[in-house]
Amino acid sequence: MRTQWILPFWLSLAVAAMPLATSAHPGDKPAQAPACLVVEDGWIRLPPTPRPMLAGFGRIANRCKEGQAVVAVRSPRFGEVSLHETRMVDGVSRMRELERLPVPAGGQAVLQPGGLHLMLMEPDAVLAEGERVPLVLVLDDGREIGAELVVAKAAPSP
Ligand SMILES: [Cu+2]
Repeated sequence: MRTQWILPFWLSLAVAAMPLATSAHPGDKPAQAPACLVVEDGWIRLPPTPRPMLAGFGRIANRCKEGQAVVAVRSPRFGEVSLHETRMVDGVSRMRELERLPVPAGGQAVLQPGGLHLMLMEPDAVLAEGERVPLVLVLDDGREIGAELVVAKAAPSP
């Protein structure tokens, strides 16, 4: 009797696991995102004097077949990281936080001074020029991509 119960049980498990292996389900939260989404020329602007808030830039390029959306960013070196957008409103420069940054298939999101940027708050130490800071982008389906930002006085030349 016991073997009769065990066999169908394992069969049903195998059948249930099959679709998970071939396609992403909303309930899945794999840690690895597709390598087709990458951060290029990521950098953190080194301020002339240490500050509790720094700005990060770079390009988030999407070479995937589907659109992707970044909904959160974190770094082990900062207490808090958020996506910001700078806009001119009536001649005044204003920043607002973005809850979601869509990156279309084949396209890219450009983070640069005066526009989209990462607001990096509460650094764990004073950053030095040339230092590499790890970063994690969280996508809207829970997947995460690793990136690196270099601390520099100016944007790296491509
Ligand atoms: Cu900002």
